[in-house]
Amino acid sequence: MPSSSNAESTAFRSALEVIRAVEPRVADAIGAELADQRESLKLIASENYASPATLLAMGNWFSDKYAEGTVGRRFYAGCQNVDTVEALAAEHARELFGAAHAYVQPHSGIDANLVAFWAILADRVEAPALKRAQARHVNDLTEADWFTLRRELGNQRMLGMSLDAGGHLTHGFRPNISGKMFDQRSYGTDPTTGLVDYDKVAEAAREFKPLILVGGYSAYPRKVNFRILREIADEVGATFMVDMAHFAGLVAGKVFTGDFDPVPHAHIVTTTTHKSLRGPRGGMVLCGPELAEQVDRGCPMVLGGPLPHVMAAKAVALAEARRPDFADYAQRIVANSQALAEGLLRRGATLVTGGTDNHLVLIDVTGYGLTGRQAEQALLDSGIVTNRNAVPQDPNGAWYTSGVRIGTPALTTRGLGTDQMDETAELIHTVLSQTRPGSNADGTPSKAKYTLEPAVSERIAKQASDLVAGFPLYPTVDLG
Ligand code: DSN
Repeated sequence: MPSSSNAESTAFRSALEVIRAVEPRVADAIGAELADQRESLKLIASENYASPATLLAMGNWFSDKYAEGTVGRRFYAGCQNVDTVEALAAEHARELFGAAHAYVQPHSGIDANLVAFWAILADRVEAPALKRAQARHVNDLTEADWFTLRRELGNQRMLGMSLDAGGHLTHGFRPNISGKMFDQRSYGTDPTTGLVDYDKVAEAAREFKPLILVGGYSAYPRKVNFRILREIADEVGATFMVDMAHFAGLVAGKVFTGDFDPVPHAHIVTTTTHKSLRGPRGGMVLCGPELAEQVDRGCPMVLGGPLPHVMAAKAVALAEARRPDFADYAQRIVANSQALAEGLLRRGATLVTGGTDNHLVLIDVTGYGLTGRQAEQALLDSGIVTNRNAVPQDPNGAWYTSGVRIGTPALTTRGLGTDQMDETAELIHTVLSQTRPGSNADGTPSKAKYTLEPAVSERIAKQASDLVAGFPLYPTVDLG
C-alpha cells in the first residue's frame, strides 16, 4: 500500500501527465497555479485550500452525468451513484449544521441564494395564489391569474445589509438579479462603532415590512446576533434568511454558537462550500421541513443540471469538517484574524469596527492616504494577495473603494499561527505606509496610480515568500 503522501503525489502527477498529452498548456497552467499559490501570502478572506481528497473527488466520471431531480427521484436514468454521493453530502451537511434539510446542488453562492429566494417566493406568494385560484399547478392558472401572479412575484420586498456596511451584491442590489427581482432596502451599521444597530434594523423592518429579512455579509468583521434578527423578522412577518457563505466554517467548527449560529434561528440558510468551510467551489441551502420541498425544486427552477462531481467533493469536504480537528482549525482562524488585527492596530492602521470577531479584517486605507485599489495593487506587487473592498459610507465607491479586506482561512490551513500574523501585519503596514498615491497625466490625483519603491516591494515579496515557505502548502503533493 503506498503511503498517503505518495498516493497523493502519484495521483496529481499522473493526472497532469494525462492532461499534458492532450493540451500541455493546460497542464502547465495547473502546475503554475500550484506554484503561485505555494509562494504567495494569500489573504483573500473568501479563499482557502481544499484538501487533496476534495480536489481529487472532482476530477472523474461524475462530471459526465445528468442528474436533474433529487435523490431517488431523477429525470434521467442511471443516477444510482449520483444518488449515493448527493445523499452523503446532504447527510453530512445536516449532521454538521444540525439542519433538518440540506440541498447540495447549487453551483455557487448566487445560485444558492436564488434557490432560497424562489423557495420563499413559492411558499409565500405562489402557493397562496394557487390556493386562491383553486389550482394545483401554475399551468392550471388562467392567463389573467398567471399575469397577476407574475406581477406579485416581481413586486416583493427584501431588507438586507447595505453593500458598504459589508452586505453582498446578491442581497437585493441592482447590478445583481436579486436587485431586479426585489424592491430592496438596506440597513447600514452605526457610523461611530461600525456595528449593526439592531434597533435601527427593527425600525427599518417595521417601516418597510419586507417579505424577506436577510442576514449575512461578505465584509463585516463582527459576529451577528441571529436570534435578535429572527425576532425582528417574526415581528414584521418576514421570512428570515441568512447567507453564511463567509463564516460557514466558523459555524461548522462551533466558534459561532447560540445566538450567533444562524441555523437554529433562520428559516433558511445559504452558503458556499469553498470559503471558510474549505470544500469545493459550490453552494448549499439548509432549511426546515416547511421550505424543503420548494428548495428541492432549485433545479431546474434556477439551476442547470447538478454537478455530481462537485457534490462528491462536497461529501468529502463535509466529512472532513465533521472531524474534531476542524473545530480546532475554526478556532485558529479567528485567533489568527484577531492577532492580525491587533498587529495592524498596534502599528497605527485604522480598522472598520476597530477589530474582528471572525475570519476577516477590513482596513480603512484612507489612513495611509490611499484608495483600496492603490493599496490592493501595491500589496500584490509585494507578494501579498488581498482584495479591495468598500468601507461604510465609502467616498471612493465600489470600484476604487477605501478599504482592503483580508482574511485568515487560507493561511490558517497552511498552519501559520499568531506569531506569523504579527509578521504579516508588519509586512502589510510597511507596504501601505511606503506607498504614495499617484497623479494623472494632467496632474489631478489618481485613484488608481501609486508609487512604491521597487526595492521595498521586492524586499517585502521575499519576506512574504520566506514566511509562507516555512508552512509548505500541500506538503504531501510533489509534482516532481
Ligand atoms: N466573491 C465572494 C467574496 O469574495 O466575498 C463573495 O461572493
